[in-house]
Amino acid sequence: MKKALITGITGQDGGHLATLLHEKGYEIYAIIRGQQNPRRSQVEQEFPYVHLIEADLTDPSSLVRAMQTAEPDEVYNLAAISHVGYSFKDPQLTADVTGKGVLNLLEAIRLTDTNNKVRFYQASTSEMFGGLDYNRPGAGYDEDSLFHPRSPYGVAKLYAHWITRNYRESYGMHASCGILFNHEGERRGLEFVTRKVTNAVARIKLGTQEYIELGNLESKRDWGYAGDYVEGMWRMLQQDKPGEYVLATGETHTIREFVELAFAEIGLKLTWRGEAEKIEGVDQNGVVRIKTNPIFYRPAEVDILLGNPAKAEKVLGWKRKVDFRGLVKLMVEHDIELESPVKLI
Ligand code: NAP
Ligand code: F7E
Repeated sequence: MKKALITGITGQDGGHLATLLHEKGYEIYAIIRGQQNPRRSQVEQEFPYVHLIEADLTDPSSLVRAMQTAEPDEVYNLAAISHVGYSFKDPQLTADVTGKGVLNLLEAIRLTDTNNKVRFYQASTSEMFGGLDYNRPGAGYDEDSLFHPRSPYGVAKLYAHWITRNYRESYGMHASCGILFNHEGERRGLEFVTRKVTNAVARIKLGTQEYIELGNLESKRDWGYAGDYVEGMWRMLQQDKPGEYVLATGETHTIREFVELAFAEIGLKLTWRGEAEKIEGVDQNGVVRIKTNPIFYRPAEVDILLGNPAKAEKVLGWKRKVDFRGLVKLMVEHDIELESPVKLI
């Protein structure tokens, strides 16, 4: 039986990965931080087979102890301050956790794994590319595209990306980076735009909310389903050689398109009026459903993300299963079920 150590078990990807590794027969350990992590009991209920270890990416000795307890074959580093907007508000914490935290974990592995047998996965991100005029994605960003991060989060992730590669080159570690484009689903945090929208759409259907306040509706994202993406992470660590892999759908859509599709799921068709930071989305009954609020705009934006997953498809045999429409539908349906006072039988 293989053993895996996961960081970020309380987050979106941690939940999907724990489910996948359990199905594959792994013994699973995961670190959890904080004296009273509010999500601990939910994790204990949902994943009773996961052994929880108290540790924090900013506490190197706790990571050494986690490694000594778990003695894993594979380590998946999913923990991070992961919200781009929040990273502008707390850039130093973001650097400590999302950037230097990865160095702490790599060191803990190097110091405890004397036979150099551990395989390591680092959660790199499309936010490293930036989407600027001189660096447009063309047919899609791939593993060789230029980096130009546009947020404290993106900059911290780029450090993490390169320190992971450096540990591979310096110490021969089996360390891989998945450069993942946005992936969403029923486990997505409510602070991210897709889940914020689908949850609000569910509440609008049920009559407990009237409208949604959003920021920039024009940025474009390459959105896939998180359940498909954790399969790609696992496949990276099953390769003989470590490397970098883009996981993406190869399609890009505006936030506005996501919003329109989500409302269509509950039978509302939006039309738009106004421009720039004063746009409103109005349904066919004349009710305003979308308003914009400057607090949701970022100091610097990534206008467009589009990924080219050709290498992952060829080498890993990976392909996303859920398409854009399917993703919106599954999220809206899940949130209607979640928000319903009486569960439908
Ligand atoms: P998420 O839902 O925000 O989860 C982040 C996790 O990090 C949580 O479990 C959180 O635990 C943990 N964490 C935060 N600070 C920590 C610390 N100091 N020590 C230990 N754990 C800490 O993120 P996600 O969407 O699952 O994404 C997983 C990883 O992939 C992240 O690294 C993210 O940056 C990266 N990524 C995500 C996407 C995407 O579209 N989802 C795309 C590319 C890359 P607490 O409960 O303790 O807060
Ligand atoms: O924003 C715009 C916002 O926060 C997407 C993380 O998982 O993927 C994620 O980062 C877009 C941006 O995700 C709101 O300005 C408009 O253009 O859902 P998001 P993200 O920034 O793309 C990458 C790949 C990661 O690695 C990250 O960890 O939507 N937007 N209105 C809004 N965004 C939010 N959050 N809230 C709004 O009200």
